[in-house]
Amino acid sequence: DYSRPHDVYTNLSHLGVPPPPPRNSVGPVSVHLSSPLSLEEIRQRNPLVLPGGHYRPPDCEPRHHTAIVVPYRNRQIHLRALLYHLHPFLQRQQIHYSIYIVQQWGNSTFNRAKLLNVGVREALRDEDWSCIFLHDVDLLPENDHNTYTCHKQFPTHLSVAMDKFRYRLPYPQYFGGVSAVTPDQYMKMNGFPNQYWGWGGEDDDIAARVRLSGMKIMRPPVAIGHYKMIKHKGDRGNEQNPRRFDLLKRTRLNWRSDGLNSLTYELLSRELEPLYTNLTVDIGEDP
Ligand code: BGN
Repeated sequence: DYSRPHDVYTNLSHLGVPPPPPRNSVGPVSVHLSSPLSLEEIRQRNPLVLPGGHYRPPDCEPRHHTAIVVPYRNRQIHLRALLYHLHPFLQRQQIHYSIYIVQQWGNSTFNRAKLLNVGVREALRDEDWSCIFLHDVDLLPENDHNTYTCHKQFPTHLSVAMDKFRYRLPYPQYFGGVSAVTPDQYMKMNGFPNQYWGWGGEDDDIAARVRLSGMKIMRPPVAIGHYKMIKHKGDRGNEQNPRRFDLLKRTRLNWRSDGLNSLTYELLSRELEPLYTNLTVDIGEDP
């Protein structure tokens, strides 16, 4: 029920669900997918966004400091749609934020979770972020009462109702798409796995880490966690990972030794673009 988000939150307050949405938010928002504007046009529409995709609300002391980390390679159109949509969305929520695009250099198989580890580490070099969002480039939030902030105690999974899955969770443990952790929660679960090359399983591994490190997963109500996925074919360089089943069987054994504490990479460049911070990174390749 879109029309009564406050009631939804009130009823769930015993679960520690976030407080009522900020005053500038409007609830359901329409999402435009066809031919997004150019980066320059998007910049003109967001005059308060500083180089690096940084924003601080001008008229209040923000309570939330959120870094948005987006693993990326070769998805210009998706990136433009995301920036077009997300900047105004976050500004309505009166959050202090930056958007980090973590671009995997080279043509070796894509590694989403390792790029997320790099993004978290590099973002925390900039600022003392209170919350880190792990955000797929092709997902656009459809309701701005879905606040981009963290739960104090536990990691949050935000994309609970994606159009691709007919606005439901595909399975109860699903943790893919958009999720959020505080730096403490991230440390506690030893970050994310570095060993998942190619599509699939890394999000299930991350969900398992949450549980194995003694935490659980928080979620917004289904009516609010709506997302549109930009349709696309499978990426070249991100084929299904045949080893994901074996890797997942060993998460329990591996999570303490593979993750934040075993992360190695080479940062090739860090550029403050008008709408985002562009991190280009060599993360090596599938051994
Ligand atoms: C699951 C994938 C997830 C993916 C979702 C939704 C695996 C591991 C083998 C059990 N998990 O099946 O990574 O996000 O589908 O597409 O493939």
